[in-house]
Amino acid sequence: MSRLEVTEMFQGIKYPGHLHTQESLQRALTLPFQDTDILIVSYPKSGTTWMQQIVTLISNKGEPHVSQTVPNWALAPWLEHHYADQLIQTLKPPRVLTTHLPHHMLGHALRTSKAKVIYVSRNPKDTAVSFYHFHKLANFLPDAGSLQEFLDQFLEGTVHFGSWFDHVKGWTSELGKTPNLLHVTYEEMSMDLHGAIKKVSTFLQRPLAEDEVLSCVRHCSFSSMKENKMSNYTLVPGEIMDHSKGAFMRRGKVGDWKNFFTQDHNQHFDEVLQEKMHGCSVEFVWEEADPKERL
Ligand code: PPS
Repeated sequence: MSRLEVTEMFQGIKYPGHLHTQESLQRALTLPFQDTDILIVSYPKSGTTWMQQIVTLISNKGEPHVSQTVPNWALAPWLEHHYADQLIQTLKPPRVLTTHLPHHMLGHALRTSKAKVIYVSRNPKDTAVSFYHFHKLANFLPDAGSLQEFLDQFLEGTVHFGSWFDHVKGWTSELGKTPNLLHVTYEEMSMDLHGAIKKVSTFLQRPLAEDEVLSCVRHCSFSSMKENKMSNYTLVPGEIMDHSKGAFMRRGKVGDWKNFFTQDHNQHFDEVLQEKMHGCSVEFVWEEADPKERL
């Protein structure tokens, strides 16, 4: 059987066997962090690639050469991917790493390290819509079925990578308890990219001059990342991602869920959200603000 068809079940969560093995997942839990590490953490489709690009550009003071010549998965490899082991050994400090693992798997290792963690979240309706479309092109994910079927699994937390609710609650529960954790939302990057870049550069203690910030903004806009082969995933062969079925850089919008959800979907989603996120202080932005209101 091809690894594309394999699902690895690890601590009760499904992971695509194309990218993960039991050994690679286990190894990620024991990877020794270095105090200079920068770890980007997200539930899939929350803005991971965007943050990888932002951190790379900040590290290079807005100069785009590296982000235009090295693929994002090599610049900031996922700890848990099986191909990452050797790659991570070759990274020079400060290493930029990525993970989709939930907090309960990594929290312990991070607590004893000074590694800087950037948690990226996105409102769950847009995350679900983006994930649904990604299933159509990613041959390492199962057939998503109808949007209704996919949303049911997303809300139950039985999709690959597990429950969005547990992921967000787990990681954000650490906010305020550790100075090494920064939370950045997809929506704030979308509505104020300049401000989000400055926030990340301050957190990373890599201050930028204004022209450097502007260069970062230019090179991590949706249009520029959609054109960039190093960030748009078109380098991935067609048997792994079927590019005729959609683009990784799909819409890049806040509030796209409104184009797909029926009233019934929305009502049910809101009910589950309210029940599962009870007591969680994270607030969500569901649509792009009117530019006039932002002034
Ligand atoms: S993955 O597979 O988990 O790494 O995916 P991830 O990178 O987290 O999320 C992919 C979605 O992020 C959008 N994206 C962007 N939006 C706006 N601006 C920029 N620069 C940008 N870069 C990536 C990408 O288009 C996916 O969202 P959708 O809604 O599907 O377009």
